Amino acid sequence: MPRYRLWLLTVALWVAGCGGPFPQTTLEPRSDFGSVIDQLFTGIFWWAAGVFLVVETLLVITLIRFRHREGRPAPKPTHGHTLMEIAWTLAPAAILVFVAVPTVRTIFATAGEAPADALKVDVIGHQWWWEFRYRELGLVTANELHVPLGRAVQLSITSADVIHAFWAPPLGGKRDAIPGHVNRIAFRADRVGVYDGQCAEFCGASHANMRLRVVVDSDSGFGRWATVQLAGPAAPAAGTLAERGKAVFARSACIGCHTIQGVSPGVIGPNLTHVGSRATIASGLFPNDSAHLASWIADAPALKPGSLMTRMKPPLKDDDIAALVAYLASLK
Ligand code: HEC
Ligand SMILES: [Cu+2]
Repeated sequence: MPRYRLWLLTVALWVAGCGGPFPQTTLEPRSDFGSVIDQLFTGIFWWAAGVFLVVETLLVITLIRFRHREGRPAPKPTHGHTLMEIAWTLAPAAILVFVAVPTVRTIFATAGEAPADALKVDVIGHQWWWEFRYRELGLVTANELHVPLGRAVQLSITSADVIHAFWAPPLGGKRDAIPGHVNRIAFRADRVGVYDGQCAEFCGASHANMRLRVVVDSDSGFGRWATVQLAGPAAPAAGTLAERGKAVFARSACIGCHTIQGVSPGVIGPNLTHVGSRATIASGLFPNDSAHLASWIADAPALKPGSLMTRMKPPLKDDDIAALVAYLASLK
């Protein structure tokens, strides 16, 4: 390949990285926690840019001035120049102080306790999904974390199995989810929206598929959501496909792993009491529609490698799956 084409290819690939959207960017912070980290990053970036500029300028000047030229004597090297040595020790030390002070300040600010009126949520990482427990509200959900706009939220993060890390980039830094240990973050979201997140610590086969979504609701929107979640599950009308689905659910292995309030007590998989109200299933991997629900119930590990929702044995019949889908979709 001629060299210019290689260059063209390189530049094209490089520029392709500029195409949006960027659902997991940290550069557009949407909370106070995200903003302080972003400011710290910007400050350090400019210090690094300044150092780069000075070093590269000196390097280029040196290359041009002292390059080999026919008939010119070799330049004289400098040895043991005290002033220069003091200068290039002090200058980086001073720059490091300017970097260290705001860094340490940010670490303390973001590790601090949340105010007393913060909404407290327990976050539990599982292979490969997220459980969210709102202790004060008595509410349990999975994979889609709802928080109210502008109110302090404190997440207490832990794990049920291996080490995971909770990370919703627009809302702030990542925190490890460690079994037997609780790590905290506190933030105040400052814009309504849906923000994508991701497990950020390798945790096995479907680590890359262990996503999450944070839904920042308006204050009244959050209240409405919580009211719906606190209500018992919808009871399917008599004679409907959903009612048949409820019966299939109650006599299948599902009940051993899933909670549906008043129907089953399982705790291995996500709470399904209001699964129909979620926009996605399988920790943000698929839209929550009939087609995806049906293929998920038929064979979850085929959609999500290693999924601990094993294939049902014996396999469910197609009309049972259709009934289950109708039932789960009705659980708004
Ligand atoms: C062996 C335990 C187990 C059994 C049995 C089981 N599940 Fe699951 N289920 C899980 C686990 C674990 C997950 C989370 C998987 C993931 O996202 O990686 C899950 C996820 C789901 C989800 C997605 C929920 C969400 O919010 O993402 C649905 C829906 C579901 N199961 C329905 C069913 C139905 C219906 C049955 C019975 C036919 C069933 N499950 C049987 C363990 C089980
Ligand atoms: Cu992971």
